[in-house]
This record gives sequence, C-alpha cells and structure tokens, in this order.
Amino acid sequence: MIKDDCIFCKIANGKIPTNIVFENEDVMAFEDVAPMMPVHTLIVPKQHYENIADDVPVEVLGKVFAAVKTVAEIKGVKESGFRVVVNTNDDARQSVHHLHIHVLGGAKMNIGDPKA
Ligand code: DGP
Repeated sequence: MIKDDCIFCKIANGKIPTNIVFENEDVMAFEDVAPMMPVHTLIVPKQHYENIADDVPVEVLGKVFAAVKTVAEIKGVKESGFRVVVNTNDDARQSVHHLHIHVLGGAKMNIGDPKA
C-alpha cells in the first residue's frame, strides 16, 4: 500500500525528488533533510508501514535491514562504524510515520545518545 498523504511514500516512489543513496525494487535510501551526523541516511520500504511495530512482513524487514550494509558501504562507514536507529511512536519522537531506519556515522558518537 502507498499512502497518498505520506511524504516518505512520495519520496520512495519517485513523486518527490530526493538525494538517492541506493534503490532497489523494494527499498529506497536517501539523505536525511536535517542531518545530525556527517553521514545520515534514511532507509525506507517503498510500501507504507507506520513503523517497525506495524505488522511489517518479515520479508520487508529483511529487505530494509539488508540495505543497511549496502548504505554503509556506499557512504564509507562500514569499517569506521555507524549506528542504526529506528524511532517508533511518540516516546521515541518518531516524526514521520512511515517505517525508516536512520544510518548515522562519520564521526565518533557520544555514548548513550541514540541520535548522535
Ligand atoms: P524520525 O524522528 O525518526 O521520524 O525522523 C524523521 C527524519 O526524517 C528526520 O531526521 C528528518 C527527516 N525528514 C523529514 N522530512 C523529510 C523530507 O521531506 N525529506 C528528507 N530527505 N528527510 C526528511
């Protein structure tokens, strides 16, 4: 399902131009509009799921998480290290309600701060 009023549905399905890092049939990775680290890429499924707790089929989860390694390689952080964050619902301050994985890296992070 693609949701008409969802910004990440529009980005993932080419309705809004974006800075694409990686794309395949099921997944798109693109640069976060407000990067919190030198590397800050988002990975989303092309189909709409509100978040990781939204009965996402395991095949979709596999495809989204498989893209993490590819993105880390493309962005040059596979060896230096990176952090994966999946904010889910209000307490985690999820602001875009389309499942997305943050891939953060490119500098040493503070321990315990999940977004930087
Ligand atoms: P979260 O808090 O986990 O829901 O993070 C959503 C992220 O999405 C946030 O870091 C900013 C980013 N973002 C929001 N709108 C857009 C957009 O239109 N384009 C891009 N590239 N990123 C966006």
